[in-house]
Amino acid sequence: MLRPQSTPTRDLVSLDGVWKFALVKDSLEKEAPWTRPLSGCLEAPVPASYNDVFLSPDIHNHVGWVCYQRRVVVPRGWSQERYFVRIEAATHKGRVYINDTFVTEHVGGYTPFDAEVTELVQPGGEFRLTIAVNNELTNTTIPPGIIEVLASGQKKQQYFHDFYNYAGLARSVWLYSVPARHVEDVTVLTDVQATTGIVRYDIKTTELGAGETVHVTVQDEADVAVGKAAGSHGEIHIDGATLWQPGAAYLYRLCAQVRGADGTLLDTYSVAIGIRTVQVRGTQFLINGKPFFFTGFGKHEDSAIRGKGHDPAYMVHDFQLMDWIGANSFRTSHYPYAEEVMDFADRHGIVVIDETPAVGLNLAVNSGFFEGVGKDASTWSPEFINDDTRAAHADSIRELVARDKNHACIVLWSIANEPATDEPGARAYFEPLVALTRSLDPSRPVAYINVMFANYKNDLVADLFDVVCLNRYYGWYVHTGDLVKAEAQFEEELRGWDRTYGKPIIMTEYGADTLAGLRSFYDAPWSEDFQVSYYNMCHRVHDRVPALVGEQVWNFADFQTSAAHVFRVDGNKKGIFTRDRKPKAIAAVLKARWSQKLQDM
Ligand code: GCB
Repeated sequence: MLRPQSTPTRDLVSLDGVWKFALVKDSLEKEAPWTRPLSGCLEAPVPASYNDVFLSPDIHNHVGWVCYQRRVVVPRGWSQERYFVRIEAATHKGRVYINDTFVTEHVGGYTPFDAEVTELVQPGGEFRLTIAVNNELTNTTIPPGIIEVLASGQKKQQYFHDFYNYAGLARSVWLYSVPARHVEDVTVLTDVQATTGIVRYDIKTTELGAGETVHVTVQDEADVAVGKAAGSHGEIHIDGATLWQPGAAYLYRLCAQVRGADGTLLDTYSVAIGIRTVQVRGTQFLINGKPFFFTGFGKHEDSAIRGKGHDPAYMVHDFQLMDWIGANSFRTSHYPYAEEVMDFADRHGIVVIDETPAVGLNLAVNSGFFEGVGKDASTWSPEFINDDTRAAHADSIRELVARDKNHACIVLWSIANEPATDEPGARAYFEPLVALTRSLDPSRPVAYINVMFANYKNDLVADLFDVVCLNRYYGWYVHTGDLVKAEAQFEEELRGWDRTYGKPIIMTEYGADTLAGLRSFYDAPWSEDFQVSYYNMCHRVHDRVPALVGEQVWNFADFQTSAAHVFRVDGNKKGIFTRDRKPKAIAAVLKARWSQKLQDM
């Protein structure tokens, strides 16, 4: 899962650009589009979701497979190397073909995978690379969905999450090489004792030959070596270490090398590491032993035309906006984000709650909001979220931790958003997943994000987790517009969670849809004025509950949703910024509040 890197022993070739593109209208196997140059004249940008790039409703609403294709040349100098195509994301399922040969399939739309090319194409050779991508969601995928086949034979996708089901190759694609003997994985855990930073590392390599060894060095930001060790696992102590702090990032570089018996360099790979600790104690969330208060956002990867396509300009601008407003954190709601985003957060000291794509495991939300599907069914049942779904969910946790474990910015894993944790079956479903997450990463706390139906009286799983993360919409979905009732009930609930569980509470969502430019003397819902009053009400409550250690508003920016609902007009409008990142009136209010919070911390 190591991200491809250009180093003295590894090469990296970008395959981003404009690829040939086609919908697969029949079955993928029957059409076998990988066996020839794609017909038709469509071309699609990579990285980008394909849905909003074209004007055709057939493409926008397509359910099933699409194909991306381009020609690729293997560099001549790679005769001693192994080489792979890395797909950073194929949403939600990808198949890779090198010329006529099927190489690999990957399920899960937001984590990377590789297709090995070495045996199939010689160095200097050219090949036809076809990536088939499928966007279908069923009851055994994460996230889940239901596919209806209409009388016309057309498929219609329903899903239980409130963001558009963007699909395609939304992140970069690479061709990269590694030497035959190479570093396969690096795992780093850090600790702090007094002023000494402790770096525990574990380097996995391919099988090494006689006399071949692993060496590790740690360099500081001035490129000065501050620690060295030999062997595939061990501990490096850094006296007077500079800690990675929220708002004050400091990154060391851990470089893992494989050397031959005569000392020649066989492979070298490095990761950025931040030395810091994370701990939950009582109702406090501690980073480096100091109480931390989360300010910031639930976000989305979402922008016009690109959909979920990673765009470095949007990324940098979003972090600028977060800095401007005093946000020290965000949650990767509701799926792992591009690795560039995690790297950026590492470098800039932004704290991240990292989430799996397990969103929409809840038929009650569905029956309320999404056309009533599943009204009388129960979520945790053989017909809906079953053992196969749980196996897919476990895979999504494994892949998330494998990809992101070394990021200092990540302080909490969120393994699901708003599952039906008030329904029988929830505990049996979640117990093994929590145990799995802890076994994969014993160093970070684990959370799930709680939905309003599962309150402190009837939730069945909250004690399994370290932190209480709540999504609440008092004053919006509940007691719409009545902020007096909302305030009382919101406070009662927060105090109930505190009394019952004695854990830190983070508000991971609260918000109100707001149409930019709509003003009201009467605080009418949907107006910018109401959004301000709504947040002021919530913040009065937050300030009265000491166990509350974080407020991440919903959402950073307006974002696209499925169009098939009467309560969404061109998307979800709960953004603090519009979809093109212009501030609503609330932005100045949050800036004042959070800037003060950061000063007080
Ligand atoms: C939620 C969901 C989020 C929705 C939000 C809303 O609870 O977690 O995905 O977008 O509510 O605005 O309804």
